[in-house]
Amino acid sequence: MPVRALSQDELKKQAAWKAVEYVKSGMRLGLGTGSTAAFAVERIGSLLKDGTLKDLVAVPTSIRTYEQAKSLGIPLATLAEQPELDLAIDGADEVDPMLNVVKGRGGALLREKMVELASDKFVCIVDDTKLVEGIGGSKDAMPIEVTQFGWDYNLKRLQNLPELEGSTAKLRRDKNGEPYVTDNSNYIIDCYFENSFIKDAQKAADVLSQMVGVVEHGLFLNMVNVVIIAGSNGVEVKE
Ligand code: ABF
Repeated sequence: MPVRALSQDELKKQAAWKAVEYVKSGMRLGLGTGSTAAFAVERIGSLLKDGTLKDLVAVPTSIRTYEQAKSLGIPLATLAEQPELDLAIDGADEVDPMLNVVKGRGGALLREKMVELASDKFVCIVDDTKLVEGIGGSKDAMPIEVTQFGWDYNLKRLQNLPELEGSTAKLRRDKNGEPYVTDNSNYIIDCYFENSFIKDAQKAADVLSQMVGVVEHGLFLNMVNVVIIAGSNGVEVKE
């Protein structure tokens, strides 16, 4: 009988369930955002419900994840209440060969970065469509969260930033054509590297971090401890 190819959602679920094997009773968790992370949150909820996992507390990285986790009965806390987390599990938009990742196409990059930096271990879960040779390689957005005030000033600065050379920067809009507003009431500028990779991701991250009005950027460099990649040949764990 021919083997049926797994759908992208099935691959996301495989990566998510593998990551949940890292969760132990008593842990303080960071819960990611996005369709892959949602499978992990769902799995954690059901392992709590059947008693396999006990005494967890979790900090969500978005309002969406807060609502999902709450509906599953996962005990929740703020980062102020739980400033030191054992483990964060989250998806990504791009993963390069050095395990540097781009995040934030789901709009939750600021809270994700805060929660993941507060975690001893960050496990990133992806299907193999997220693998790229270099940052920008998917030709999709590298998001940058900016304040509403002066967003168009910062858009122009980002369009001319030498560290983002080769990219096109655009304000993200929602389906009604209005500026997309993050959970933190900011806007997002998306940078597309249509014909190139980012030249020096560390340099770009450093420059972006120093720009006033840039709240956070989607370059998550040297932050990931484990990447779990689900593909047609199975689940691979890279540390
Ligand atoms: C979050 O969700 C993000 O940082 C990333 O933007 C997105 C990935 O979404 P999905 O898992 O739905 O592809 O992890």
